[in-house]
Amino acid sequence: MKIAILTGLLAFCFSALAARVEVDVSGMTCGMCVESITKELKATEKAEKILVSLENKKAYFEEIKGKKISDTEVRAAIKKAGYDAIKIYRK
Ligand SMILES: [Cu+2]
Repeated sequence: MKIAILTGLLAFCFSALAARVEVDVSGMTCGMCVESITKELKATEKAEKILVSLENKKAYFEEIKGKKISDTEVRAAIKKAGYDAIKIYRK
């Protein structure tokens, strides 16, 4: 019983600590850019809560729980959409 509670608590803590990623993207000019970047990040199946801001020239997302997305994978996804990831921040 105690173990179940502890495991639940741990799972909760980990979900609260979902890795948030922020990417500076160059070359975005319109809503289509935003859509293709969102689509490619989604296609990695490692990113969720994806938000791409044309105004800030940034892509924001969270790693799907239990999955790790490397900087290389982030760069590849952005590149596939036709843009460049300038800098990747992890929080
Ligand atoms: Cu565009």
